[in-house]
Amino acid sequence: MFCYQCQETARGKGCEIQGVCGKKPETSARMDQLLYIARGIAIVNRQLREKGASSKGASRFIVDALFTTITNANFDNDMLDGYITKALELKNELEGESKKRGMEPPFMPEVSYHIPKEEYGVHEVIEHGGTLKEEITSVLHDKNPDIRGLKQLAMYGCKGMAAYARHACNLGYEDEDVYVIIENALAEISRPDIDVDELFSLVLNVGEGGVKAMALLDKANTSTYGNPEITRVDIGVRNHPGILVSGHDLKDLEELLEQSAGKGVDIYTHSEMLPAQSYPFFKKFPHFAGNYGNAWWRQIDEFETFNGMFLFTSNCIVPPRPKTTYMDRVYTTGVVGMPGTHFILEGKDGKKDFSEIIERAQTCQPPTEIEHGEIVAGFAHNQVLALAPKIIDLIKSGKIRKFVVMAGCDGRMPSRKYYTEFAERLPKDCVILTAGCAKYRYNKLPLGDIEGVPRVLDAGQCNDSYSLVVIANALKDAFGLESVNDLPIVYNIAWYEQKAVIVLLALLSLGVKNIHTGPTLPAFFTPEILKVLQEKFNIGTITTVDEDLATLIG
Ligand code: FSO
Ligand code: SF4
Repeated sequence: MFCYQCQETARGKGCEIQGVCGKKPETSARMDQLLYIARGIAIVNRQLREKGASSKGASRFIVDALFTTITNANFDNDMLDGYITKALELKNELEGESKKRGMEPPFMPEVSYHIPKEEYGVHEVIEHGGTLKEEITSVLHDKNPDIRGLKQLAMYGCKGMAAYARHACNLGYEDEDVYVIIENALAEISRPDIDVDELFSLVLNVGEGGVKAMALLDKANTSTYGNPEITRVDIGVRNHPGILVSGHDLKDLEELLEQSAGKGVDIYTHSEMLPAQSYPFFKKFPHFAGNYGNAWWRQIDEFETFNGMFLFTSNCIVPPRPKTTYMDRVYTTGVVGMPGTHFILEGKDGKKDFSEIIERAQTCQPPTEIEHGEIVAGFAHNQVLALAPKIIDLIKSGKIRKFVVMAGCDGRMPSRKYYTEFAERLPKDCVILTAGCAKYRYNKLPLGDIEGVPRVLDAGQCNDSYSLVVIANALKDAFGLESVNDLPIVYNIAWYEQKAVIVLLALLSLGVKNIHTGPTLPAFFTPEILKVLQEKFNIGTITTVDEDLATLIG
């Protein structure tokens, strides 16, 4: 296997024996194969689109195939085999459709159309791992590291975009442009003759798709559930049994809240579900309790004390340790899979039946309290813009010197304590704008406020980084500036998985410069790729807290 898509990749180079995340080679091979076939589907669907005959079903399938291969989403080989079987059927169907219209599927030597179906058999690839088949589907198939890195950068951006598109689609919102950009990127990276310059433009186009996908999801979330508002979130526990909801899908949360009302069970948020606490719609449920625990990677300890049931609506799910006791109480849905847990399928009517998890929750003990107190959330664009006159005054009077965007992900590496220290030592006239699970490194610190404006403004999930863009644009207009780069905003972004990649590409496509990303640079950034990114965007990585405070804040 070879995978270098996340920040925790082995030795900062690539996972080759087994994933640091727990991904096994058999799983990795299936994911490579699924993505390979998904590229084939994208190629034919792109061609069909030219004739106005693209398949929406294919676009949605590609989105799921990308999403399920994101870090910490799917560890279930049987489920991946199901995706692969479906992918082959779909590819054959589209090919038939294309031939019916008198079109020859484009010649793409890397994604051959003429290999008989049996040759793609899942088990063959697995059993003959390392033979030609795996070589074709592997990331390492591209021998030139710069080309490989840029192709994968586009691929990872598409994975992040796909995650956001899927959540929006679950709420009935789709944007054909997002599908066009994803499918075009997958088709283009399958071209053996694509060069570095073309790939850089492609990567920025993926970033533009990211802006569209985040805007779409923002619209889907706020139109359905209202605009997030300032909310004090309880981090303690109540005295009923609970279901802890993790991941990013608000539709799943809605259905679970509705079905569990009046059943003597409380619903808690976990990790990236915390921002749901600030939507007016969810607040109306009396059994919607607070937020339990911290960022994704601490689940393995924190779930032991929750005592109840768990629902994963998207990544990040972590494989169990030998002494883990809660696995049988975990339910997954959507693109999430983990052996030893239970899967909730969407019904034909588009609804999910959560009765089993609710009934089992009723027999559980209430959660054990691990923390006590409150955190303040709900600073998405609408809420921040409501405070804009005040914020602008504070900037003009010098009481707010700088905003520091510290969005992104948290992770296991001890070096991430940098972010806690950075937040703690930030001068008192600086405000943190955050989104994503990166915030758990500092959202419980007593950082205070500036004349009533909290020093940590939490916009929400990682996709709500879109809010930060809206806020930056509004400030730019208010100050009559030409570019967002002229604002007193600096970027110190933490990344872990591929959604952070699309957030980064989205910012680059909007022309944001001087972004620091850490705790380490992606392994797929070769020195050559980094050189270009530095020249064009002045991207950097973190050093020490002292040094970065000096460079970023001055
Ligand atoms: Fe975190 Fe995981 Fe939102 Fe990611 S929970 S790491 S960027 O999935 O998606 O921030
Ligand atoms: Fe390794 Fe990350 Fe890939 Fe998992 S997702 S195999 S940790 S690079």
